Amino acid sequence: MSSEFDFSILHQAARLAVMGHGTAEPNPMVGCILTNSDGDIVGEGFHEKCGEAHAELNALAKAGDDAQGSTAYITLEPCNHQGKTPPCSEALLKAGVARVVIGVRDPNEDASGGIDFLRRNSIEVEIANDEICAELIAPFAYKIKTGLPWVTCKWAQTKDGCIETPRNESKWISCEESQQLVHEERGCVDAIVVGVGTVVADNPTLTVRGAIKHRTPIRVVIDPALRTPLESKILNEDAPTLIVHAEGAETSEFSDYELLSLPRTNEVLDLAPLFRHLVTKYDATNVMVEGGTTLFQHIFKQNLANELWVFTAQNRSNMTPKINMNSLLTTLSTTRIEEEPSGVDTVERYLVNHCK
Ligand code: AOF
Ligand code: ZN
Repeated sequence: MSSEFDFSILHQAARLAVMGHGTAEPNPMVGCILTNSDGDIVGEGFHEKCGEAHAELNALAKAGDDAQGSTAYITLEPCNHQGKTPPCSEALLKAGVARVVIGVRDPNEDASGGIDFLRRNSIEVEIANDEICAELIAPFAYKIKTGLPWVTCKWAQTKDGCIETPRNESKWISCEESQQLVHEERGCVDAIVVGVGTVVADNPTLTVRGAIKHRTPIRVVIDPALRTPLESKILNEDAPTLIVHAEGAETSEFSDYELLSLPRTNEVLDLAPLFRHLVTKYDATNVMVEGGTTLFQHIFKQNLANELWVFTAQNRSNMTPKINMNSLLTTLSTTRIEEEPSGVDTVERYLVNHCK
C-alpha cells in the first residue's frame, strides 16, 4: 500500500513531468523523484524531449551514488525495452534502487514490462494507480487505444454563452492573460483546427505568438465547400496549413495547399478520418480546436472531444446566437477538473466522460 507520503512525492513528480509538455510528445510526459531512507530527495528528473533520456535516467544522473538503496517515484511504469533509449528498468536495478513506486502502468505494450522485471530482480514495486498520473498520460493512452489524437476544444465566451459579439469581435472576448495561456498551449500542440466560418469572420493567423514555440502546430481549416478566401492569414507562410473539404468539392484554386477530402453523412463531414490522418501522417498527440460553434457541435456529436477549456468573460452579450455554448455544453457528459481565474476571466477545464 502506498502511503500519503508516497502519493505526495508522486504528485511532485507529476508536476515535474508537465515541464516536458510540448517537447516530450509523442512520448508520454513522465517525472521521477528519488528519495533516501530519511525521505529526502536525492535526485529528480523528467522526460524532457522525445528521443532523449527518460525521466528515470535524468533522476539517476542527479542522484549519483545516492541512488543506492533509494526509493524511486515514477509517474509511469519504467520502460523495459530498447527504444530510442535503453531500458529504464535495467538502469534502476544497476543503480541499486531498493523500492519503486509507480503512478500507472505503461499502456504501450512494446515498452512495458518494467514492473515484472524489477520484481523478478527482488526490487519492491508498488503500483499506486494514481488519477493525476493517469491524467498525465491520457493523450498518450487514448492515442494507443483509439488511433486518435487527444482533442481539446477551447473557446472564449461571454457569461451568457456567446462566442460571437455584435461586431465580429469574438477574437477579443477574453482578456490578455487568457490569450497568453492559449498561445502557450498552441506552442505545445500538434495542430490547431477551426471551421471556415471562423476564418471568414475573424481572419485568424492561428500561429504561436508571445509564447515559447515548442512545436509548430499545423493549421487546419474545415471547409466543406472550399470557400476560404485566398488572402486569409491562415494561408500565409508562417506555418503549414491543411485544408479539409468535402468529397467532390472544386479544388483547383487550392492546388498549392495540402488538401484532405472527407466523406459526408447527412451533409455533415465525418471528422474522425481527419483526426486519424493527423496521427498517421504527423504522429499528432494533442490537437486544439478553436471554433466556431458549428464545428464544436459536430465534434461533440461525433464523440471526438476529449477535453474542454472554457474561458468566460465577465460581460454578457445579450444576443441570441444560433448555437449557445452554455446550452451546447449540456449535450456532453463532462467532469469539471479545474476552475480558476485567468486575469479578469474564469477558465474551466472539463474532461469528456467517454474518454476518462
Ligand atoms: C519511461 N520513462 O520517461 C518515458 C517512458 O523510444 P524511447 O526509448 O524514448 O521509448 C518510448 C516509450 O517509452 C514510450 O512510448 C513509452 O511507452 C515509454 N516512455 N518510459 O520509462 C520515461 N517517457
Ligand atoms: Zn524508460
